[in-house]
Amino acid sequence: AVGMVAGSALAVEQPAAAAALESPQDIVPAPVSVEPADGVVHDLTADTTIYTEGGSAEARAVGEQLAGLLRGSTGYPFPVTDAQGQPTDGVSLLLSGADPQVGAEGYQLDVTGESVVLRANEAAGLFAGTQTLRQLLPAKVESATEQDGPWQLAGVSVTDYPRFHHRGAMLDIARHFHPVDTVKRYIDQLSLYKVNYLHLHLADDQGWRLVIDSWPRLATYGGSTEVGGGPGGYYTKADYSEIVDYAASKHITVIPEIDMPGHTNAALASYAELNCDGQAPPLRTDIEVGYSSLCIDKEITYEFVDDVIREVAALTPGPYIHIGGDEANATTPADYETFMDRVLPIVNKYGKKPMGWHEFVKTTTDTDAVPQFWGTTTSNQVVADAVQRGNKVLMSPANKAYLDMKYNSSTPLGLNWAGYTEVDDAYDWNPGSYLSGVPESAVRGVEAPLWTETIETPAHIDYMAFPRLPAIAELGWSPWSTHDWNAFRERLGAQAPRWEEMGLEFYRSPQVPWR
Ligand code: TNX
Repeated sequence: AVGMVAGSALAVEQPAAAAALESPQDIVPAPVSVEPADGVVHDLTADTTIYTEGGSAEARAVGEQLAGLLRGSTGYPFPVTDAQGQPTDGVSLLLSGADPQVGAEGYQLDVTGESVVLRANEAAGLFAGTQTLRQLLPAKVESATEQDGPWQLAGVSVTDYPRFHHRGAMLDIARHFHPVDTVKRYIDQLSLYKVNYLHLHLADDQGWRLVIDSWPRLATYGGSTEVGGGPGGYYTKADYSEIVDYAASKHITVIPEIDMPGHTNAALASYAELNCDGQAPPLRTDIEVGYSSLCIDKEITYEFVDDVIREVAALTPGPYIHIGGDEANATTPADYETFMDRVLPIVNKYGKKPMGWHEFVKTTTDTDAVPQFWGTTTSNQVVADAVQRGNKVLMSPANKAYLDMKYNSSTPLGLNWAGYTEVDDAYDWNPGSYLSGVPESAVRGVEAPLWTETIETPAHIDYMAFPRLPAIAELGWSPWSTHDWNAFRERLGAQAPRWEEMGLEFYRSPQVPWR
């Protein structure tokens, strides 16, 4: 199963196999360094073993996932077993011997004729490395059914680690409800591009999507419709934990968002006592924003928030709870300040750090609070002031990173308030120098939000997220030195056969040379 192809007699005998190899230059997001070993080919066969770091359950879990993917499409057994020392054949996932510079999330991958060796300092790095390995294999490896081989990879040495710690995606479950399986499907897609945070927008004017035991009508009534008047839906706590656990298995941390004090009509409709006038408004199924507010002067508001944050925190292994805070146009600035002064300590009380849409950060001196920039300008005083105090910013400029913006005027889905966003628009900005007063050292990372006013099905998600999600993921992962639109569009184009195997219904942008 070993081939030194170029320059040997084998090259003449096996030109077709060599031609079918995926180019290591096509990996998305672009790795820090890729050194092809010209002419070297590695074959995965019915005899290939996956060895994982001896005694590490986490490494074993990464190995089992890789085996699961490979077994389905190759039909080979791929046994997973503890590595004894340094294996000389097969595929090894090792937690020893990686260069310290690759950090907690990076990896080194060496594909030779004899073996595939992946080294990382932590399991997250091994997982990231297996995503690179997937892209080195033929696209048919993504098939759900058994395919014919050969299963060959080009020889290569990859050293890789992320530019930013936070590579995020957001899905709005509130405007249209998306069931657990749809979220898992999105998680599968995200993990291929090394996304490591999934932000779930769980409550908005049109729907409340998570059971809160102490306020049961939030889900049963507040979750009973959605934009357009459909039946809506909500997650039980078991459903929600299933998502959190599934994400964790892909080294993705879920960040739950409960948007407040605005974007709260579903809660206000569910409990009359939360309204200043004691009257519950009707449920809403339109896409207006900025009309609802929790009642800042009522004590019950803070009992409600305390209960909700307590229950959400208990379901959240990650460090962050997102408290929204955007478009509070029905709350006066003084009331907004009063509200955040009461609510942010509640987040801390339950052991979490607050994240929010950027405007909330003007109310706090907590440098652990994370403002998520969602503006359309390249300077923002509230965010720059927070950076002066020491806060780190999550970058989601709406005219670049919003996956719900239309690609162009004829895109059948999406909105256009932040403009049209073609693939080059999504790709061509530098998160580390985009906002004045926000140097790279103050950037925590990037997130691509997908609001779902017009997004109802998995196919809709596919169409808006692909190919822009990989563009944002690359901005989060790859060193700026690799940033090159012409190279990126080629690499994106090479993803198409993979997406077809996955059943992913992407937008065939005319900007990309699709294969
Ligand atoms: C603005 S971005 C909103 C959302 C909408 C979105 C649609 C932000 C923090 N708020 O309520 O869904 O635009 O693009």
